[in-house]
Amino acid sequence: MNAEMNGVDEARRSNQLQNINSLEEKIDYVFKIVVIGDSAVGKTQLLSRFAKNEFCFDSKSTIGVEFQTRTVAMKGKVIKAQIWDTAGQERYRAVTSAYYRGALGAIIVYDITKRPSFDHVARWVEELRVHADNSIVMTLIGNKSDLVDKKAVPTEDAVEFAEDQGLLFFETSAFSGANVDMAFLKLLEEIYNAISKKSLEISNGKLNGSTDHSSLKGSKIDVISGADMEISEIKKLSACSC
Ligand SMILES: Nc1nc2c(ncn2[C@@H]2O[C@H](COP(=O)(O)OP(=O)(O)O)[C@@H](O)[C@H]2O)c(=O)[nH]1
Ligand SMILES: [Mg+2]
Repeated sequence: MNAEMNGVDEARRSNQLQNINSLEEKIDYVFKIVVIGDSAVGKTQLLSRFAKNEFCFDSKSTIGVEFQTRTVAMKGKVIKAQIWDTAGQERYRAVTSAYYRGALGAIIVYDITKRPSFDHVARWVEELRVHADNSIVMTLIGNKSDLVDKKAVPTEDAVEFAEDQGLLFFETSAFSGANVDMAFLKLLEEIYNAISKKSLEISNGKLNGSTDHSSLKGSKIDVISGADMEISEIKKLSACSC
């Protein structure tokens, strides 16, 4: 009986692996996204939540892991999000310019219970303006929304800052998972829209070296419906590594 069940499990697993491989083979785009913000705001946990649907309470400072990925199907294309973690460099404000190179999207994270982490967001945006491509799409995330009682940064303050700077904005909880997919997927969609627009302009001969990057900010984006989205089976199958 057990052997039979194992056989069924094996078959299902091998089926899933085939699905992974076929999705992985069809990748149309790889989008590099960098995550920055003060130490301990939950950057690594946000990444794990999005990439592996995991949260580890006893997470030590990030050592060694450079990036995590998740492959999604969106608007008929297969997009691999390659999301980079700072590996703790932010503690010494020593994030190198190589970290930002080639990034199409950036997520700046603060902790809703720590006012200073929000006050420092302007510095992180400035860092992006100096080191990253100026068409980079930025998202501001106020993390740890589950700690409502300890909230020290009013949502309105963050909304005002995000509107002023042309950033997408979400409050999330890596712990509960609230809004995490929404934040990452909106960023991916905004990058996709910006890229499609750019290649359309190129094919129409409109791009003459003076790209209007402001057009990439604040444009209307569609909410991705669950049906349009598929999670890479690789990530679904992976066991918790903590
Ligand atoms: N309550 C709560 N704790 C969180 C959340 N995200 C991260 N943490 C905790 O905050 C601490 C720092 O998280 P980590 O991801 O290592 O932060 P990083 O230094 O920005 O990468 C850890 O103790 C996490 O367990 C969250 O959404 N809610
Ligand atoms: Mg970390």
